[in-house]
Amino acid sequence: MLAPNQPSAASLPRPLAKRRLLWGGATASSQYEGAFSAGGKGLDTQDVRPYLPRTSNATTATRLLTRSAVERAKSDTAGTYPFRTASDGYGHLDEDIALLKELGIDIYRFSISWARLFPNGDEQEPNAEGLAYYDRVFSAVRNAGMKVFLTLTHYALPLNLVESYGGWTSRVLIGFYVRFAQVVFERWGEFIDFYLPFNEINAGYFSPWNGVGLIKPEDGPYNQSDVFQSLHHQFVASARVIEMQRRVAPACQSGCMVADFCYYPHTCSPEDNLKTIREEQVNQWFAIDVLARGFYPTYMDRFFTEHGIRIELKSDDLEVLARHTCDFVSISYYQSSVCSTNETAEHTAGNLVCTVKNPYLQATEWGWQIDPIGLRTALNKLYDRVHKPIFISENGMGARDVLERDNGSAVVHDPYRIDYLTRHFEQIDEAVADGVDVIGYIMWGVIDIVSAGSCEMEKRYGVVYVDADNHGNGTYERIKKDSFTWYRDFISSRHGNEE
Ligand code: BGP
Repeated sequence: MLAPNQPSAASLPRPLAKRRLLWGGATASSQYEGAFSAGGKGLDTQDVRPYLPRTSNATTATRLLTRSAVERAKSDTAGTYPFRTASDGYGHLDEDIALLKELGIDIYRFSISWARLFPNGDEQEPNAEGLAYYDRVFSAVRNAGMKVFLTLTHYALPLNLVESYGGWTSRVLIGFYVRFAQVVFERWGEFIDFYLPFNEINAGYFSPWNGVGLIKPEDGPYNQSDVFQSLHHQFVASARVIEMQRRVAPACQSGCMVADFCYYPHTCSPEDNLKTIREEQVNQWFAIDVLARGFYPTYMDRFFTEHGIRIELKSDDLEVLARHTCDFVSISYYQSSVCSTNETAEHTAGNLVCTVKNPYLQATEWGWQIDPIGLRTALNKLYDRVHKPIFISENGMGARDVLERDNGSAVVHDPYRIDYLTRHFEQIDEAVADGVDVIGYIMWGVIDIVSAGSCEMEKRYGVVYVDADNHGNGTYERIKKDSFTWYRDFISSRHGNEE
């Protein structure tokens, strides 16, 4: 019996039709393919990053390269440059796609190596051998029955574009980039379901070598105007690519992506709270506001003024950004972060940024704080802000897995990863129940790959182990971890429930 003012069921809003979530796995060309000089590929920004034994200085030194470090790398034959061999995905293509098919994922995220298609980045015509390689990749994925989530560029930039043009500080890169993207959509557009013009576009701010191809001054920090000018060029390039793709391959869904940091204030002091909002705006929402909502947010004016940052805009840039916003938004999510005005608060590492330690959370061996509920929070906040469908394009646990022998067979027991994934998947379901429109989930580094942050092989995310070490020694044999069976069964139970 309804109370007098209670609405009848017929007058309640209808619940949103729920999507069938897509479950996937990801690699990125530079971290996975190796074969850095095969088939006419040019050198790119990742090929010159050395492996340096882990200390915080080493991590920074291999992420923020100076001109002398680049010069050294080009002629160094003794050092270890992990991206040159990576997981040898180039040599294991058929085997790896067969493994992904057995895993049962709906969608495979991978990226195209710009320098494999355009070795110097500025050629008029693509490299035929590069085209032939990606012909094989796209048809293998299609034949395995998987959808494609393509990252046009995932950090790796042809080195020539850095050395001859100054990376993304130069506006000419927009034209080179659209030419590269047009080749991709004209040739493979029919295979592409979802795509990102750039991986984690906000990385340009924190990791300018990887993100926007900027050489670090030998002594001292980056010029922030260069960083934000480069980001502006990437924003315009994203919008131009979307404009072109809608003509050339209209069925593809375009996205934008940021690394989501899920900030919490350290205390409930107004100062901590305000700092949290500011960091969230500049570090995370800025790129989303430009690319998904189509405008430069006003909160950046003060940030630019206070930091002496000047950006040159062409007269139609703002209109281009406003007209060609993306269809969906996406995030990488590895950890939540804490903001504090207390400069002496204890810090820990995280994806791209360091953060204050959260006493309520445990962390991985690399210090990244594990927070499944933070994923639900992040999804809710993002959806509230943009009201566009969301793809979780990266998540997973980097851990030091141990290869063991069990009755002569190679095995990897990784219960910690199964626990991590289980708890994150529960929170995705909660976010969907909250009303967030989630398209799908993509596990990062589904087959073990080289770490983008620290160039290590021993920081593994996959459900498939690759037998190689930090120095590139090993058989490169593929071994299914316990989490492989677990993820396969999870996906198949989801398909069963939803059919
Ligand atoms: C993101 C990148 C990935 C990736 C991941 C994990 O920032 O998009 O390329 O590698 O983080 O980071 P790491 O490899 O440093 O553990």
